[in-house]
Amino acid sequence: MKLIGSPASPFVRKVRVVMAEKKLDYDLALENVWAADTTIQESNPLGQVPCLEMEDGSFMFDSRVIVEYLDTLTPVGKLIPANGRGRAEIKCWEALADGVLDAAILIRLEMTLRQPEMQSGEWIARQMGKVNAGLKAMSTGLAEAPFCSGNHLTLADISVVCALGWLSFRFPEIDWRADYPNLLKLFDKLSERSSFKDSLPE
Ligand code: GSF
Repeated sequence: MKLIGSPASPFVRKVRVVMAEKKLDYDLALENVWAADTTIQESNPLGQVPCLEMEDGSFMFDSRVIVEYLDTLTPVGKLIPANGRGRAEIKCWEALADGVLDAAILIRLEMTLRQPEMQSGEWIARQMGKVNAGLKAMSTGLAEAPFCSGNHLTLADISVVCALGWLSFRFPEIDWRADYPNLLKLFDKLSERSSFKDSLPE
């Protein structure tokens, strides 16, 4: 398998961490989707990474579909329950973490791609409201538990820690570490794992 991605993308990181936790082999093909000469749309018409190229030459996106597929490839380190309420709970954590990222990425694009006089403060505030509410919901959901769901590592923890790591990387002014010590505890614990150490955003 070949994973097309960029080293800064939190969604690509989520896939890389899942690959590592499940001990799956893959090649990483770096792609800058913002470069004028990017060929990403030959693989993913939506022009986004991550995109997974399969052995038969077909492509799979987006990150939620890819990680769900990867989890079926081997019973090693099962990250998503097979069915039922537990499965929905994990997918909801993932949707929350990805949604925080989507909102934060919109802010970043507004602030980096648009001239200052064209930027909408109202739009930025709307998205920041989602980031802040999302962080609060993560903290409330985690409470003092060792993991987001159940008593072992799941896709929920991976998604949350990838989101927190990217926020620290791109928005150091969002001080989630001070506001949510329980999220920091989870973050610090998972950051010790080689799957996270080997995929730090850069
Ligand atoms: C989001 C991927 C995404 O936003 C997923 O795979 O989960 N729902 C999708 N990728 C960004 C890179 S990043 O900021 O992680 C991307 O490829 N953006 C280029 C574009 O044109 O949207």
